[in-house]
Amino acid sequence: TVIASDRRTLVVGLGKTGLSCVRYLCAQGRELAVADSRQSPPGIDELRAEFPDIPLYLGEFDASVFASFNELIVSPGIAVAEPAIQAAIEHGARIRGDIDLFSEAAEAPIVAITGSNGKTTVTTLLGEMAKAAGLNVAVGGNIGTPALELLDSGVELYVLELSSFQLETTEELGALAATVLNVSDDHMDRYASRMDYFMAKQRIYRGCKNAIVNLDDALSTPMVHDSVQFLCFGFHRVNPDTFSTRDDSEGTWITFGFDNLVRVDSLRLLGRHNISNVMAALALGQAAGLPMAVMLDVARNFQGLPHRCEFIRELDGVEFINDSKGTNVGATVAAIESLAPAKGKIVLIAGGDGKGADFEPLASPVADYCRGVVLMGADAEQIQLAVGDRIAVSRAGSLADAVQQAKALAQSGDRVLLSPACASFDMFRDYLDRGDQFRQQVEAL
Ligand code: UMA
Ligand code: ADP
Repeated sequence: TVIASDRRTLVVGLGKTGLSCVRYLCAQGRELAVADSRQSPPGIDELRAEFPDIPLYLGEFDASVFASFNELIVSPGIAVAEPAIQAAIEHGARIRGDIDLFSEAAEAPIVAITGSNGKTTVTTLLGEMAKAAGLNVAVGGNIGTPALELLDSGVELYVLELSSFQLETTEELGALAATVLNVSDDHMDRYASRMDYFMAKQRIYRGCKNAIVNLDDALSTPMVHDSVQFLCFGFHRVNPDTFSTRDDSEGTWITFGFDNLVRVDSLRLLGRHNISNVMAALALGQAAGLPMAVMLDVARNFQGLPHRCEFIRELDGVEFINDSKGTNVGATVAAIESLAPAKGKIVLIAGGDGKGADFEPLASPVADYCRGVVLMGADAEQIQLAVGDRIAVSRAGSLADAVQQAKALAQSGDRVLLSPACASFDMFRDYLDRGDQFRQQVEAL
């Protein structure tokens, strides 16, 4: 099918994002076609019902079809390195993504959050802070609702969680405030190198007014400094314009400059990494003009999200913690280091689809804080090689088996932690399914 227009647009991917792009572009009267490599992509019924006339290419991508379009709107689930997309680029096509379309249309300021870990926690927390401050805030992006579906003239602030996949195709976001929370390996099955992954994340800072920088992670610093304001966060610093921590006789405080803001032990969130997340949310909120007192109130009451270092139950002096959303090595290292009990040890349940990651960074926290490790899933062997023979390692054929083994290994005062350092798709529908099954198995003990 040849579309008669000098701006021939192909929407690539027909999941949530593809469908949101089709709706948005059609509302603007743009002619387009859709391609998806799957035979029955998730958005197909809605597309056929709402837009029966849109040409649809299903099945393996055809380079000659792609090369006949001069603009491709590529969904996050598809790598730009895909040969058909590369063929279109060679023919002069412009590659864009839904976030670019969104930022062109959005009238209210945007706060944007990326990072290897903590995105959903910070995005949710900041959204709640903005709501408590009385703003009409719209929260979306990688967290669930595609950005284009948030567009509304009544919105006063957009808070977006962005993945490296979404940022790959984002030319200029122009956020009021943007942050790369941290960078550790993830999605190495999709990137040629760590540098490519890092560079994708860095695109979040393009055109931003305020860059929120994690002083504890050098990769968080923007590479472009022109006319950007900086607000920073990091543990135990004394710099001005920095959210930090300080110890005194009353305990540990989160601070801004010389001011004590909130005592860490008055927060309901578990773990040191969550203190970092709170500091990041405060910095983003400050850049967006939210009142500090309101933000601190929300921070104190924020319980965190399920499947992220979530307490399930205690049995025979052993606590069971669900960190199913720990889907990469950095997340699991943070969970182990944050949750290691003062007296006991951690029994770690890990494994799954490692997405090509290097598991080596697990070795030392596992040796320092774990009593044993129970491994399951496709990349169990890889993890076993990395954590080595310094610790008791066993294999489990199912999650139920892993929970039984972990229970048998744990002593009073220990914590059993499910934090897989891997994606779940080899054994479960998704991380939610994995976390729910863990909860069921633990409750049945
Ligand atoms: N796919 C194909 N062929 C295609 C198009 C997609 O096989 O032609 C596959 C992809 O490889 C992927 C799946 O379909 O496995 C979904 O891809 P998609 O681009 O259609 O995804 P959407 O339904 O549009 O959802 C996307 C995000 N998904 C991905 O980045 C894979 C959602 O994040 C996001 O919530 C949604 O847009 C709204 O913005 C999910 C995710 O897993 C939760 N994100 C990754 C993560 O958090 O680690 C990055
Ligand atoms: P994301 O949306 O980036 O996946 P989440 O907020 O859903 O992040 O948290 C996912 C997991 O990452 C948590 O279960 C926890 O183990 C870990 N985590 C959360 N925040 C941080 C952080 N700031 N640094 C390191 N790990 C973190």
